[in-house]
Amino acid sequence: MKRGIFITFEGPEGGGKTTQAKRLIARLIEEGHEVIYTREPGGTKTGELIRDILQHDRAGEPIHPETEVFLFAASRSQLVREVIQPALDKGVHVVCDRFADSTTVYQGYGRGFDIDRMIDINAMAIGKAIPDITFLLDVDVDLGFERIHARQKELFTESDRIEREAKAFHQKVRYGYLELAGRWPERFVTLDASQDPDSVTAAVWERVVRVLA
Ligand code: T5A
Repeated sequence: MKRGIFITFEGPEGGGKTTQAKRLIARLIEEGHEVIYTREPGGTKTGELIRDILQHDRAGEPIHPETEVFLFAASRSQLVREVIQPALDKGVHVVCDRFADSTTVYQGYGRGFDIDRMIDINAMAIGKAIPDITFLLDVDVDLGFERIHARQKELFTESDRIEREAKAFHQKVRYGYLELAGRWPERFVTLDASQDPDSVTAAVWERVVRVLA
């Protein structure tokens, strides 16, 4: 059986990953494809519990940067084995909102851990589940946060633990993603996420159609 296509969305805060991932899912279903949406951290019972610890300081104590690396990796390892790899093996396409590159970038470039070490930890967590395409929704840090803050105002929500990091941290994240896209140009598709959502959706679909063909 032909393996499903594995598509990930990555990028700094407020690039529109969730918006675009959900639009892509809707279009794939409309075109008759079998596809699932999942997200990181989370996507399994274990992963959603880990997400709660990571996003909302649920344990009530500071999370050490090393612990953070392994919690993201643990959530991912569970998601791959429970959801992603079985779906791909059955020929189902998978769209994942953030994946291993988020650890390389946020914990590597952002927190300052060795990049190749992050890639090694990811390798153990993901096994054979290497994305076929990764859309990097690149956006200026200020614009991304304008969007996040507008949404928070609308929904009466607050910034999570990582969103509260300093602007310099988020700038390192943006830079890190661009570096990774240069390192793996055959997998990464970098899109200008400051465009209107429909233009980004059209660019995503154009690329996905080529991979499906
Ligand atoms: N993290 C995650 C790590 O540090 N290491 C890891 O290994 C992993 C997996 C996850 C956090 O964890 C960190 C990274 C993150 O800080 P999350 O809650 O899952 O956090 O949030 P994010 O993945 O960052 O997603 P966000 O919801 O914050 O942003 P998105 O998904 O990029 O944006 P989206 O689609 O929700 O849109 C945000 C707002 O902008 C509008 C939308 O309508 C929405 O209101 N919007 C646009 N507006 C104008 N033009 C466009 N093109 C727009 N696109 C969307």
